[in-house]
Amino acid sequence: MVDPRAAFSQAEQARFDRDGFVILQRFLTAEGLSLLRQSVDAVLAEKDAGADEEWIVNLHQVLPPELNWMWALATHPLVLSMVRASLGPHVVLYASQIHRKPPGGSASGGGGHLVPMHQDGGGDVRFRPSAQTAPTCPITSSASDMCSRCRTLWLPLDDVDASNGSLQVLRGWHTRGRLPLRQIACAAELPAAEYFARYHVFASDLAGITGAAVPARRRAGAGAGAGAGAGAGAGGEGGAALVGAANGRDLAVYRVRAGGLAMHHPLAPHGSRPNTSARDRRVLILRYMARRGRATDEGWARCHRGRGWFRKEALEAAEGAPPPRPADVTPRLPPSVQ
Ligand SMILES: O=C(O)CCC(=O)C(=O)O
Repeated sequence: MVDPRAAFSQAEQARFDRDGFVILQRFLTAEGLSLLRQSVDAVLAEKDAGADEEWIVNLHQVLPPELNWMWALATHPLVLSMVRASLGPHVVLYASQIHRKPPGGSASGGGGHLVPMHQDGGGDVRFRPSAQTAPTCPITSSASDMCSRCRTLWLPLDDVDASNGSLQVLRGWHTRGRLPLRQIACAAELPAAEYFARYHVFASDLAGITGAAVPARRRAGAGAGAGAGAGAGAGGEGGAALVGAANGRDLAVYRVRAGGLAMHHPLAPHGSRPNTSARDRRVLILRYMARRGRATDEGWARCHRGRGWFRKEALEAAEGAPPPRPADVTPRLPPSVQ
């Protein structure tokens, strides 16, 4: 599934440490990409009509063990080496996700949601103290907080760029600690805020740092601009087109080929725009954290088949670890329907 030439070098780790994200343009083989596309399309075709195709989560808990492609991906040695390089030897997978933004014309505003710029890991994972150490995870705190012990891998199964809702990240902002949350300014903003709160996504207050005021700009070596196709060359800063600068920081939009792989830091503010292109945007997301305490989560994830709701469970991720059997995770109804 994974291209044997793919590697995560010290230079890439250094880039991650500097920028808060890193992109590997080459990760999957052509066969691996094709297999994952087919698998994802089968899930999308079978899913319950009510399941949100941007939030098909934790398939690794419910796929049959012999066909658990999500787990195989999540425990691939290269994937684990990327995550362990910053989190240490013991990591757990605490969520997997399919996030599709269907093609949508710009006239309709595009397919999928505008994901607001936010940081990860602030509110959705609670750490219960282990026998040894771990304190309870605070929802807000400094850059050194326990919540920064998460890493997110983002695998596009289609070429992605600004026109089909690729991820955008404020480069280098992961060093600034946890940002204040953005207050809702008017009633019209409430539905989107409620939608994202369901998934524990809370917009950061960037107070005029992003948005129309940010001048378009390109940096030498960054390849074509944000509006260009992913195939237009993805050189420079590992495939991220720089589209703006504010307060000396850069807004980078990932420009990644299908089958590439990106990793971001939880404190790097990131989001995405709707897909205004005629191309699909199918992405797989894997979320890890360092294993210190026992992770619990009071949120709930809707099963793709609409058969029930599955609790998020943090599973030790190691090479060759057997996939979880569906019986290992406890289906429970969310409080609203109990
Ligand atoms: O893929 C997206 O548009 C959003 C992903 C995201 O917020 C994340 O992976 O943390």
